[in-house]
Amino acid sequence: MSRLWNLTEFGFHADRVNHYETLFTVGNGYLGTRGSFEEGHPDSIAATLVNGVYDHADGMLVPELANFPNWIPFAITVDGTPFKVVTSTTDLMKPPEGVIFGYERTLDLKEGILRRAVLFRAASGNVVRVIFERFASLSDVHVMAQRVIITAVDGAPEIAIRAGVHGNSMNATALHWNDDVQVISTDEEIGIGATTRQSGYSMGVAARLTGPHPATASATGLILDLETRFSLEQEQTVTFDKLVGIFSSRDTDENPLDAARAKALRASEIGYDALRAAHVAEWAKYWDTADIVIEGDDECQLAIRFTTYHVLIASPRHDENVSVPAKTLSGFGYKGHVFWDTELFTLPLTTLTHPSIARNLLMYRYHRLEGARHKAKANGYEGAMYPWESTDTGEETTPQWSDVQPDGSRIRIWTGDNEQHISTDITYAIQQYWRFTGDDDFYTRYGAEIVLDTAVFWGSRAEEKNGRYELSQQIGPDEYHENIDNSVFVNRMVVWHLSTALNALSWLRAHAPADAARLTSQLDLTEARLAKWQDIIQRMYIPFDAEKGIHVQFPGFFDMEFIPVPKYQPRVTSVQAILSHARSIQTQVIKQADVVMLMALLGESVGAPGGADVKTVMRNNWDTYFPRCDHGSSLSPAMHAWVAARLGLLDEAYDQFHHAAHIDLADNKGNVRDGIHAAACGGVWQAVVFGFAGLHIADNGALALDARLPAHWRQISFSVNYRGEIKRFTVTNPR
Ligand code: IFM
Repeated sequence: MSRLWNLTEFGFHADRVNHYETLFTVGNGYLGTRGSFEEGHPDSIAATLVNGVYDHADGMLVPELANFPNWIPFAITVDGTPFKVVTSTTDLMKPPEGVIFGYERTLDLKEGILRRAVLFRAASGNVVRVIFERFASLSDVHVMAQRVIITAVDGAPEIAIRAGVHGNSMNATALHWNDDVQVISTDEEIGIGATTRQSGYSMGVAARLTGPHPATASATGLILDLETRFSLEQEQTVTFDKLVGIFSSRDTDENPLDAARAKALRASEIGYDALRAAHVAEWAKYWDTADIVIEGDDECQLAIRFTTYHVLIASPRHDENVSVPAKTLSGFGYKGHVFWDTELFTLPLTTLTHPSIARNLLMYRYHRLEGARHKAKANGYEGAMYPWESTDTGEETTPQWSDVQPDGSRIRIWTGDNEQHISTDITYAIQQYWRFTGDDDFYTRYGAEIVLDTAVFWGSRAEEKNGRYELSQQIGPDEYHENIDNSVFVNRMVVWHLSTALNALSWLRAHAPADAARLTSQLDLTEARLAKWQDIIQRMYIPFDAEKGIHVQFPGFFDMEFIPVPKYQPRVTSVQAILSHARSIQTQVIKQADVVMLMALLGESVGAPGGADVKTVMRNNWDTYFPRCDHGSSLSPAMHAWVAARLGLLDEAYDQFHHAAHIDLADNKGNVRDGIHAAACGGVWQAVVFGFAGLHIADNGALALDARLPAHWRQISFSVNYRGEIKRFTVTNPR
């Protein structure tokens, strides 16, 4: 079964360099390093992103995660021939080319280790095998390790190596580091320290090389290397280990370069093998609760381990001031910004398997309440209104304009103004965390404050008109339809939110009266305010078509042009891209699960106004909205899989699940070079646990299942940490 833990690239794929760089990212919740080649590649987008180190460079609309110095360079020449995997050329001006005879690269998901083996013939005719291995330590997140093993397979070559830390890493369009760089370059160690240009974070990366031959340092600007030369006898093997320390001023009071140097020194004293053993042992703890075993579907088994791996390496273990960027720490997409993707897509996995990580993620929002209060005030509201895109400061960081389009125009981005449901999404995640962990300490000290202050926001935001409450100028999950009035997703979730807030306050009054009193006074929870929340709950407009027995995504939705989305096949892009932004706004094409998302989150408690049968309404909703959705967002298929499974539509559920699980592996959106789709990865886990297995907390407070598995799945197993106890579940398919 070991192959079901290994993602392997057999043979070099010149056309997928950036795709594989993203897939093969190693990380540990503190940082991510893309799977770039040690020897470099002309198309490479090499990056090491340390969570939380954002910078707003001149000329950029918004801040982004700054790319750290590249710690993986390891150049090799064999009898003067540079080791590299690019296709050979006959350009006489270039040094002699070698030939690759074999290439295999594997990400071991179980151990969090990336390995590459290459058989290489130099121009001299001598053949070497090179094995590269690297990991970002999970047992000490400030350590990264790289091993390179060179064997003379045929002949006795002369080898030269250069193991580097290169400080010239840029982001896509900006260099975020000041010129006041500190450089360490001795024969024992190399290191770089610098400070971001605008935000003023400093960082340090330092490396030491161990091996059978002493090295000497070389420095060309910010390109620092430790290099050595030696000859190999036939069949002789040499092993070099590069051990790297990394810090930023976010995580040490020392000079980060000094801290990184000390860490690299300590790592070289411990040694690669012991570091790797500790790292692997830590991964075993991760998988003990996070692994899902699917019997009867090897393809999806590997895929779900891959998606779970990527959620885990992006989730902070020791830091409550960072979150999970929408593209994880594996690429520059969305500039490392944090969206609702965390709370509703990736966070449930950690809530149910590694709750201390989920707590960190929720604390990230708690520590940014001031930013949310600031946004509410700036918009004329009370309470806390979280930003749609968030970074380190907690202020709104959604760009207002898109990049320049092919015709030279730019499109106004409204999500930062009007995609306001994020405040409720955060509240949903807090409630889910509290229910599954029973962490009253978190809830009373931190969580309830968010739940209540975001409720204060909605209380001031809801508009009393037409004899009811309405919410105008909203963007629901379906972002194709901007600035609409009365999104059923938003209105219904706000009702849920306000009810939850009232229950939270009652619970606090009964169980934590001091906290209830503190929050009542601090957030000005007057009886009049609470009465208004109750009134909104009762009189909020929930768009519903009683004749058709469906929730209406928003009034006017069905008056727009109908587009038969399933006919637009085969396609490798969204229907919006085919129709244009301007036209699709006027159609019924839906970007992603919207009413379907509402059904995922609330299940049958979504309700059916006017006494309609909720089961029938849910099925009608599915039949109505599923064919209108083009899944223009990667967030969509997993939510459809979840809901289809609950509705017993197992073929549709499996198709959607398979699609979601392979969004990154298959790169069927063509944008994986920009980073892993974190939400899709987390959504896949939820589709299995909440969708196919039907996990829920029963009325008696116990965990319960209501499983419906795809026909060819023989069995699934998974674990859940429920209120501090690990519960193991195995579901066998009765079919
Ligand atoms: O948060 C999502 C949004 O729902 C759809 N567009 C991409 C964002 C980031 O993943």
